[in-house]
Amino acid sequence: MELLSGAEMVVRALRDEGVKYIYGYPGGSLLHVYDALFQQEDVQHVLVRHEQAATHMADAYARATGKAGVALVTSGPGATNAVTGIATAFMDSIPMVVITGQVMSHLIGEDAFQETDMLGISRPVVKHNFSVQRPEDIPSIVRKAFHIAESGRPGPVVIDVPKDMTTPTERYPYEYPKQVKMRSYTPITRGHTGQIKKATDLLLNAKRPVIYTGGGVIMGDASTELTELSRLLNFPVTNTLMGLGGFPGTDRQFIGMLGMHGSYEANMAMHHADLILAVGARFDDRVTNACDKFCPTAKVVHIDIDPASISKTIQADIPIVGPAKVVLEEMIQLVKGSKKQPDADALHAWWQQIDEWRQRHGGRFRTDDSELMKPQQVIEMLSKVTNGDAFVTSDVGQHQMFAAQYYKFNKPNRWINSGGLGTMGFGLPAAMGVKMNFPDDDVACVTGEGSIQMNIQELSTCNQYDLPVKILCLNNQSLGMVRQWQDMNYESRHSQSYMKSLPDFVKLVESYGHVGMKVDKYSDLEGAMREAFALKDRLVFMDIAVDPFEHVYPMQVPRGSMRDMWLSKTERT
Ligand SMILES: Cc1ncc(C[n+]2csc(CCOP(=O)(O)OP(=O)(O)O)c2C)c(N)n1
Repeated sequence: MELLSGAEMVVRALRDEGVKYIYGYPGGSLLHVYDALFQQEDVQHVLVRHEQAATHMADAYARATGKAGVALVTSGPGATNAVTGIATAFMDSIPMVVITGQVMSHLIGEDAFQETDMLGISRPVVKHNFSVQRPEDIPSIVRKAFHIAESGRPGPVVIDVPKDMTTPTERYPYEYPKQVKMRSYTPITRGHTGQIKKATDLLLNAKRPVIYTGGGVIMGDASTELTELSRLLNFPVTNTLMGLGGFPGTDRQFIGMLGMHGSYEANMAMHHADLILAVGARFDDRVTNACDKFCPTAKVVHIDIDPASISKTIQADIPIVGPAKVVLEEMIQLVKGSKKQPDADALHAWWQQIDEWRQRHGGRFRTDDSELMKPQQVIEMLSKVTNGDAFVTSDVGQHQMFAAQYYKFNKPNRWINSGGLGTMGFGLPAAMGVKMNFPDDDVACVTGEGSIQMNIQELSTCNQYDLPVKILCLNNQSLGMVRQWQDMNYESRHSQSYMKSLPDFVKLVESYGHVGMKVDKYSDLEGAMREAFALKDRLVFMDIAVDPFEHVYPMQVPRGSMRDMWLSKTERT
């Protein structure tokens, strides 16, 4: 058997796991590992400018491919800088393996230089964490980490590696395990057939059904099955922010996103439904609004891989624990084999009602009261120029909601944003992680002038690694989403939500070696955007001036039901 040092094992195990890129930043505790990286070519390291960006790059790779991304950060500040990225992945159930350096074992607990208790700090935001105690355990720990991260409900796993576990002169036999056995961890592989049958009966008897799906359909690779079942039944489909692309956004059966900034028709349909089929969605507070007023007439079927998600906030009438893909496949077979068919008359009436809602308030925004461009117009243009086919990452704020509402995602894994944690600073590194792995695809980062400045240093990484992403900065000169809440709830007292002294973004990006464009007229937008996407090999930053007074609507009324919404600054349901 080959003899390797702990440092070499870390790198070799990643190679044997099929990892091509890792994202990281070196430091004292990892110098042996970085030396081992230097001496091989299979695993390529991407040097970011801040560890948070390394985790977001790894996370976005995972969101686009379903496979765990890998970040490597040093002990102490390197590890703490990575915590936001780990929490971001945790909240959205994204598979990721983060290797953190640690001080020598005998110094742990002594407040050694750059010591931080990463196991303790990360515990609430990881699916699992490991501390390496013996170098010879490294291969099996790495294999277990990937297995845990990618199976069941995915999530981030931290491996904390004390420096003395990687000493170059100490060598041990290396063999990468093909499989791992963990008695205490056996993710479920299929749903309960009896429950699935009961649920299918309910579906076939429903008169006002809605299929409500989340990120579990995307990460569970269940989009094809969801689409087939929805079409067989002719039921309306709504997606959460995390679930967009799980069902084709341009399909007639798609009624838009639901929840806080969901479409009028999606929220109305949910409220009036008699049956909700929830798939890989967790009924979070941004969806349900007040739980006691949530969908008063609906029975709830809830499919989720994580039993802890079921009946956590909304009681499920029929819980089904299992992988969305396998459970939906079983439902499809049951529907196909059933003598009973969906109630066509009831569905016809239900669709008439939904279409009426859709016509009354569907996807509209006013363009006549301002000289300034509306942010919605920019996203519609992006959808047009990229044929709805791009990877779109976003930061957090109004621009994120506009992107979710107005970009028509027809494929899963293309909409990449921080839904659960709502991490400003996610968008640019996420776009980089996608572009690195999908060099031939269009990758657009929709951002605001607040968010982009949280990780703007990564423009330098983009230059070093030739990552020609397109950045669309919807510049409203303010922390727009904060300002919107202040308008609505604090009589427009704009406390600390104006962004003064903004940089000249065009000059800034040029100094990083990229192309900058300023657009302030709608009539220039299409030409500029087409030019930006035609520059295949260049990063283009579009600084787009948009109406600073625009709000995101609909917006649910606090503590109301799904149907209680503001539809404009003056109109309420
Ligand atoms: C790291 C972080 N800090 C603070 C917030 C709170 N927050 C949510 S949206 C928002 C404003 C974002 O402003 P900008 O990026 O300019 O986008 P806009 O809303 O104007 O489109 C803030 C401060 C957050 N989500 N993340």
